[in-house]
Amino acid sequence: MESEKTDQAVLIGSWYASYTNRVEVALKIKGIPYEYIEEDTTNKSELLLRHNPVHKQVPVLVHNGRLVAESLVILKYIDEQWSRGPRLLPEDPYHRAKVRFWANFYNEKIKAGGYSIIKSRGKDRDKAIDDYMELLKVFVEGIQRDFPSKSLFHEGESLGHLGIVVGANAGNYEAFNEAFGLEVGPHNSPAFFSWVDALKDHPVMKETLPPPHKLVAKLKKSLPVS
Ligand SMILES: N[C@@H](CCC(=O)N[C@@H](CS)C(=O)NCC(=O)O)C(=O)O
Repeated sequence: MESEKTDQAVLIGSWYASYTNRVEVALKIKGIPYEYIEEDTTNKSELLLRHNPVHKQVPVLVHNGRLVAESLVILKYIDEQWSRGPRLLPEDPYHRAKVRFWANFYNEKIKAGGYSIIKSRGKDRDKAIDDYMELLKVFVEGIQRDFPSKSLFHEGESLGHLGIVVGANAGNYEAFNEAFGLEVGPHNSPAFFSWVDALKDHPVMKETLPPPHKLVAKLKKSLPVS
């Protein structure tokens, strides 16, 4: 590990991408200073193509000249590299596995389910919404089963890995509703959306999530962003 003086972290990201917001929240929670380079994913820069030649996507973390891509990989890297700040993942390997399991479920299934809703119309949209609610039910039940007594989104006092992954995306649900004429919210899954409302009120999340009006305009103009 490098000393703080020589440590340099640069994040290449896009303000509207929840994948980027995840990494920003993690860096802020850990108290790691970083430089931010904004990337327009509709007109990719040579810098991005050079720094993420495999996926050509944001976010990319450049740490002392070394490249780390893929948001969940980056979150884990941040937690392991800067062990001095609050932990994002539990110490205990079993609890760590459980947190990562549900973060992956959110990342792979629930995010994709949300994307199916915004891409579809009419009856297909109704079906996509039903499927999404079913996924939320599985998520809520799984969380309640696996973390019966603990605040699942937190490690100690601060926001943890799962809270970051869920909050950075679901924290924008009102903007998604407005942009796509949806009414998805607490009436569908009170438990899930009460978690989300608490997450989006966390000061670091609040400071990092895109301003809703700006996100609505972006979503209307250039679907899809993720
Ligand atoms: N699996 C990647 C997904 C990243 C991702 O989808 N980034 C979007 C943000 S809008 C992007 O760069 N899209 C541009 C593209 O896919 O061409 C991660 O977790 O970092």
